[in-house]
Amino acid sequence: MNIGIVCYPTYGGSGIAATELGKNLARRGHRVHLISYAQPIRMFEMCENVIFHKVEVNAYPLFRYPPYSLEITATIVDVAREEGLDVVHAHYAIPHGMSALNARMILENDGLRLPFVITLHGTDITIVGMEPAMSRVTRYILQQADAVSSVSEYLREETNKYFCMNCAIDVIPNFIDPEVFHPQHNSSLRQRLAKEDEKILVHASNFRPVKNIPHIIEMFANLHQQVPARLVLIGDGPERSAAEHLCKTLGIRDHVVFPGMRSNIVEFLSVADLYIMASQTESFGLSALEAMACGLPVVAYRVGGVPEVVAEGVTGLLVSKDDIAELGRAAARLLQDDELRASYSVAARQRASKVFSHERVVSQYERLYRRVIDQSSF
Ligand code: GMT
Repeated sequence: MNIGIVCYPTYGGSGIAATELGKNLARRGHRVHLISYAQPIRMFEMCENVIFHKVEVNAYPLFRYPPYSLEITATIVDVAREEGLDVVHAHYAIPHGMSALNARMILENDGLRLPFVITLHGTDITIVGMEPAMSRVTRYILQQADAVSSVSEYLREETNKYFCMNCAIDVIPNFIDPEVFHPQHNSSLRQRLAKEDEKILVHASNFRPVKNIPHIIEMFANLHQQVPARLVLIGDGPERSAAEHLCKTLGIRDHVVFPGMRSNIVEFLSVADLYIMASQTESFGLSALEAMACGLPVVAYRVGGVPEVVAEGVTGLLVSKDDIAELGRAAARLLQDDELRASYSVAARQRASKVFSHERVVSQYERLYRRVIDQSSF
């Protein structure tokens, strides 16, 4: 198939999931056209059969706000005509779903048919899409799409509850390639991050408010008094400076490492003892899955789709949202019990590679594309 994928390029689960999907589809012999305003972060190496198309944003002085969603539409239309796209896959409903819908209408006007699929990733439904002004637009996009998928059962239920009532949504989870995400111990990295007797807690995110980074830091400020440990906060984003400031205020700045954005995320995960997440909501939690694949038990709030990823009491411990003290107790329990942690680690790796392997999940997308292509050819 000749597949267009529209996604955000920045650090964030939806862009990562879209790019990894593109690379995997290309390995299966499909031709993939990645459409975004910048090269997606997981596209650092050249991939055969993956072609990047940059959306040029017009800075004409009349525009206070550049018409970005129309520029995406224009790029989809161009790529579809020049490359003969069979299907376009929009990741994140707003504005990508609308851009794909507009592209379908423009091409239809020229007698061409381009079906589109939307994958819902989370806040496109739970935050942005629910804003009163946006909810009608979101509902319309979902109704018009040739197919809609969501990354968890939880997100499907939320979407049906607020938008579609009876629109069919396929649940297709995030995935990992176990050949890429597996423990790769790097002893010099471990030595640089922590002393020998210290445990390492790791978290990776785009530092948006929804990630509740202050909860992680407050929890750690108590925890490190009982368990010698370091906290490694990977990534970057709007809340990073505030997070560093909070560490100083709590007197733990020397115990918290901020390595910024990293391409060797697998090495960072592999030298850690525990993955920690305190998101306010999380439709899936791709970073937790990547950590599990590297053999890390997860401690997190029991929110959204997280219980579909982390098997409670088997691959991690989940606690009630906003219960920072309980989050700390769960982390301490795992860090102080080497045997328990080792059994969770094995189970985490097994679950990630069996239930969420690329082999399994990418086939689900292929079937979805074939279905909409077949339907649209009648
Ligand atoms: O919906 C978002 O917040 C955006 C998106 C992103 O680009 O970071 O994150 C979501 O998509 C990921 C990939 O499907 C999921 O694993 C994340 O759980 C989800 N984030 C939230 O729901 C907060």
